[in-house]
Amino acid sequence: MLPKGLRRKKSSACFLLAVVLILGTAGCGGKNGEEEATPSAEPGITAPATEPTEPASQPTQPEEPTKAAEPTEIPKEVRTNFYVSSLDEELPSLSEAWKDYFSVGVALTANELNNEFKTDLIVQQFNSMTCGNEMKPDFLLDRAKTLSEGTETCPVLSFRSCDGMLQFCMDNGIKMRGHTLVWHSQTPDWFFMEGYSNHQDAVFVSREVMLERMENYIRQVMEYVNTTYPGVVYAWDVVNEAIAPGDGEENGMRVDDSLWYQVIGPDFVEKAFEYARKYADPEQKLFYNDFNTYETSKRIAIVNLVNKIREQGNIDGIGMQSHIGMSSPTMDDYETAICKFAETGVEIHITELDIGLDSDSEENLLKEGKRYKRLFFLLKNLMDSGKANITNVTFWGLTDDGSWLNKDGKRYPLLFNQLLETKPAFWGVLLDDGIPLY
Ligand code: 9MR
Repeated sequence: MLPKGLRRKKSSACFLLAVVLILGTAGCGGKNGEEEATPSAEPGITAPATEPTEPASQPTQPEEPTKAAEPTEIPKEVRTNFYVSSLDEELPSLSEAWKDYFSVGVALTANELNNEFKTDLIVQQFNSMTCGNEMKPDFLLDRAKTLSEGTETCPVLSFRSCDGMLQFCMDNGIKMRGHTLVWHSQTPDWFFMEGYSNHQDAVFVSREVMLERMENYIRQVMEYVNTTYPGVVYAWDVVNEAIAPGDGEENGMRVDDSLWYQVIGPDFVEKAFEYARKYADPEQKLFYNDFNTYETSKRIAIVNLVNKIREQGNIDGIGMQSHIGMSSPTMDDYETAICKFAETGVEIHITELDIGLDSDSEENLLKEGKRYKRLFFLLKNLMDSGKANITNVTFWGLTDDGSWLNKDGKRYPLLFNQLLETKPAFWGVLLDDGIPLY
């Protein structure tokens, strides 16, 4: 049931926030002009332990009996209540609500930390952060300095891109997922070439040289981060997206667009984890991270890879990116993947969660809220039943307008809109009674 009337203690700040955010955003949707009345979910997760197997009659809204009878026809006064300003001091906190289950994270870009309204919201809602891009090899590798000060086996790095984000985490008691050390994408081709050449006729270095470059890269990232910001990074995505069964390789490894595979060979993943373990702080967890992990062939290849690295003692977790749609994957397939991954004995992180929509119609936004709610029910049930050890869930972005998914049109995949108001998705993640499961 939707408690009424959250107080608006910061009305002047609300006005300022709206002015700041609306400027330059004409045509961004009509929610902000809607009702003042607000919902709330009680902080803390009070949902039932099992996910209903058939359309539920809940949530029961005694004062609005038509809601249960026609779950897709949500009365306007309920529907508009989902949009609560992030400035509302009584807004429940996601990380607080889920604190007995997993940390709750958000991927950000460095410039988002220049917006005080956003940083307030981030600190209120999240206890984990991921750099959306700023800690990737193409941001850290400094070619000019590598050419002047590096050696053939040791590149020079610069951490200007992520320093501010790490400092923000340290200042605010937020932990960071280090994303990502070894990835075929966002790693410049010159890193694989003799003399770090970027000429068209450049040739690959030998496997031995590339292994040394890999080790020196991982060592320098870990040493810098762990020395300058001790205790901030708690998990590293050591290798990202190395599996692509479509490439035809016997173990399902990505071949066609992976220079790591082409220069080092199939054991580059094992070597990356070996080096990562060597230089990581003992309490830091090492993850293999990938997308579409619920696809059967990919899931099987990941399990085989992880089992091998686990035998070597060098992996602690699997990251399921989870850029999902409204109907795919099914919750059953998603659950199967988590369970299969959990059977390897490692932790699970949901590392890049978002749900793309075709439009931001009220109906779609509510459906999105329901899907988020079903997903979090599933995660809760898997934890409650001891079937999986899910230790973090991270959303791939703070506000809809900043999502990477918007490159081909707006997709509205996250929990907050452009005005920093909560969406039904936010309340779904809180398992709020105002969001029907079906
Ligand atoms: O969010 C990132 C986006 O800003 C970049 O343009 C993109 C380029 O590779 O990478 C995005 O993040 C990716 C993440 O690092 C790995 N999984 C897929 C994510 C979305 O593409």
